[in-house]
Amino acid sequence: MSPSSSYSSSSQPNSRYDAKASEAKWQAVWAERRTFEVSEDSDKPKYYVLEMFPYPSGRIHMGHVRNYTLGDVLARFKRARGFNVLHPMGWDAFGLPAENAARDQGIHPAEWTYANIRAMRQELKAMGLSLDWSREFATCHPGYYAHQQQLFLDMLEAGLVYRRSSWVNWDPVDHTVLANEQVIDGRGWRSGAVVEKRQLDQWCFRITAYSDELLSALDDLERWPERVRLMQRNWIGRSEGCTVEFPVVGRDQPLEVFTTRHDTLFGASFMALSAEHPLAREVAEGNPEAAAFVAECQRLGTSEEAIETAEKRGFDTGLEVQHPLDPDWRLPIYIANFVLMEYGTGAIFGCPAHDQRDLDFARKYQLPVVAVVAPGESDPSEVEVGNEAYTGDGVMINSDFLDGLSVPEAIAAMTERLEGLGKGRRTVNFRLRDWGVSRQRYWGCPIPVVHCPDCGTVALKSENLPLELPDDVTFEKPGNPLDDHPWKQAPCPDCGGPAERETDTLDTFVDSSWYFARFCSPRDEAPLDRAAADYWLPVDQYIGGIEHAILHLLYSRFYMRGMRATGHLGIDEPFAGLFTQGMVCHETYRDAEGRWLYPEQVVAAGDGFVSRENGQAVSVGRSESMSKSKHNVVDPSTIIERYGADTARWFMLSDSPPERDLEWSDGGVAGAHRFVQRLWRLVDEVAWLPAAGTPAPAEFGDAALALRQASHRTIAAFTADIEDFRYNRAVARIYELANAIAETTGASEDQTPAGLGWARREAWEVLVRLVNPMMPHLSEELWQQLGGEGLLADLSWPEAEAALLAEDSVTIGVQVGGKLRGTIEIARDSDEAAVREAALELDNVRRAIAERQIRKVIVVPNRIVNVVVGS
Ligand code: ANZ
Ligand code: ZN
Repeated sequence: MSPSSSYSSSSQPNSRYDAKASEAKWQAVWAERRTFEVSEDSDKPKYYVLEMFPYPSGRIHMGHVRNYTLGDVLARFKRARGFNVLHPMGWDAFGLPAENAARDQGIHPAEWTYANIRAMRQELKAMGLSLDWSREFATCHPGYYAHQQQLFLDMLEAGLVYRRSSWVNWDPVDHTVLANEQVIDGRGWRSGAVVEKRQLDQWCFRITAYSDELLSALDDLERWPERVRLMQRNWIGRSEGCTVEFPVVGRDQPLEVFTTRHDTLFGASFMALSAEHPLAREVAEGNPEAAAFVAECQRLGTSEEAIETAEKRGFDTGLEVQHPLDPDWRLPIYIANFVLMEYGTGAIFGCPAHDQRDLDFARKYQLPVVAVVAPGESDPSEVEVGNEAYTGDGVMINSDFLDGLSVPEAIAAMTERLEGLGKGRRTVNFRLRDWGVSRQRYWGCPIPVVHCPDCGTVALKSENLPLELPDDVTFEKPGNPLDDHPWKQAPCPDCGGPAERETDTLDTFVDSSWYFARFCSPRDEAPLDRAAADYWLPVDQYIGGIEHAILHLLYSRFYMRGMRATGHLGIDEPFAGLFTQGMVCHETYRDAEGRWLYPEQVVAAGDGFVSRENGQAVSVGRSESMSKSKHNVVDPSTIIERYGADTARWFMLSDSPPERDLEWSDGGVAGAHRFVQRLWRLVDEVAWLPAAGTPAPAEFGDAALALRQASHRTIAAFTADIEDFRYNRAVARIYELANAIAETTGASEDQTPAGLGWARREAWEVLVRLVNPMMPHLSEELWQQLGGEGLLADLSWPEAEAALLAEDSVTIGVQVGGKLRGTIEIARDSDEAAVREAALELDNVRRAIAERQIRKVIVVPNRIVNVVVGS
């Protein structure tokens, strides 16, 4: 059954393109023919394209449209280029909003989530994405999380998961733990409540087991943006330093500190402990004032940002240490709010002259400030410390055996001295912390363990997975409904006695750390079908927002290593290529009362805008990333409904490079739609073109040749642009080709017998095939109108003919005084000045002219240059 004969055209020539009818029709054809379903059973090379999967919030937004359009162009392109392309879609379906909806609207999180998925699936389908929908899954489905539980147990057994008691940021309103990044100015990012610090038993992934590897492997991720690699490097934060022991006066246990600047030890003036340091806690136990200070520090939150911005404050414990190189030198021990328990040893020595925080602290508590590094050219005897610490290199002063050395030399010498004395050792520290995954939430993947009074923490048996969430829960009380649900009571898998289930669920970042692997074999009985995973992974091109540059990508990179260690797959790096797209932005509007207005609530009036409702002036704010909170959003469905998906896609691709922010504009969308209609008018011309498949004529005249060259150069340039994500440039080339075709309109076949009609058909076919990845519906429709064979979606990519690509050049003879002295190769029809310059640069020509004067240079275009010289 040939599709060209069996699918009727949506519109007749001379009518407007009916995007709605055409798009629905082609989507049905692709679905019916399972055009985009793939298997490993193929002779073609594989290519895995993936866009970050969506959270089912209820509706797609413009960021989704951009993200999935970018991925779809690539997927369709690679498919046409002969790859076996995997392009799947699923749902990152666990998470807090579903529970909030349950609380606020009385709807079950599962019901809310699945209803949203249904709505968004329809919206995505309306975009005409070349997705293999047979692989779709939602992470909240037991068919997915059963395997996640298995992976958890495997990683537990491999020592990559453990339980530890740790200090956490507690959101007292949402009743949950927050990651440091979720604490903004000491408040919960979602609830806005002042965050408390609590000590909780938490499940952790041992991501730090791979700190070095996660860092060094970044060097090989050549198809990742350098910016993202840098962000990951900083996040992992490797630093080489020294752990130094300071004897505490009157105690056996020395105080250990981690430092990268032990060259400054002779400038030390105090010690500082984190409020959570064991010594600080001990002091606090016997001293109410210290206890009050510790409590205050805990309210600050643990984010580095909070600590950096807070005023540096301390509490003098009254304890002292001895300087490691001089037993008579005593330094006071403070508890300080700027020392993190999670980094190094949770204690530091302060050297005010060369560290700004230490300096601020020392000035506040009147502690000594001694410079030990003299900046480059300064006279050591005149070094003075003002309000700025000097952190650069220089010459050591006031530092005993280090005097005269540079900073790196002094670091080396000090390391050696401390090691010799048994008071220090070289240490590599990472900023990276193990990943705490316990969340006190219902709507997440249950952690498959029980706590038994006799056996301790016991893992469930694999055959008893999935451990499903109970359905009958209520959200009237704050907190985790699993905590007071009968589900919590369970027999111990080891002794059979009564035990309690773990009621924490997994951080949703766990769900998204391996979903791309599950797409390889989404219905398999095991977490992964090894053969399928080996075939498809890694993802060849991952596309998403920069907001996931750190955590999601790092966790996924860790997860691949964990899954390799537990025998599930054989790769380390999940994403061979990464592309981070820009945001979709829109102006913001406010009425006289300062309320945000939606774009559809305002109308242009004069130079500005007024409210559609009451005609009052509207103030226009700067363009920002579309966000519900500022109402500067345009609903994709409205646009697709009105203009069709192809117009939305074309606009998304045309204006800006994909990595940059895109400014949404109604004018831009209307322009994209005009182009859609313009292409559609091609159908009026088809009758004048030679039939599809007509053999090429023997000869082409100038106009035909020029058009053929334009077509083939467009193929080459467009292809290169797509390969490099220069989609906006690719779009511009399509406009150029459309113009080139338009310029030949009116020249009929019998007036120009030398193949112009044939060249016009070729040009149209090229254009329609090239725009297919971008406007898949319109192009299928036009292909059919042109009488093309089969579906464009199944057709291979057009090849440029090399002969037509060659830049058109001419060889021009250069005479001096009428005698041929050389030749130049130059582009045909180059301007006179360029020809003249090239001619006069020839060595032979210069020699022939020698000292004589040039009277005149005669240029006969594309033929000859004659230099007339005086005698
Ligand atoms: C003494 C010193 C003198 C330091 C000086 C700096 C400058 P990176 O490079 O990030 O590893 N530090 C160590 N542990 C800390 C903690 N738990 N909380 C807050 N600060 C801590 O930084 C290492 C430096 O950070 C260490 O070197 C230590 O201060 C501080 F002129 O030691 B330094
Ligand atoms: Zn037991």
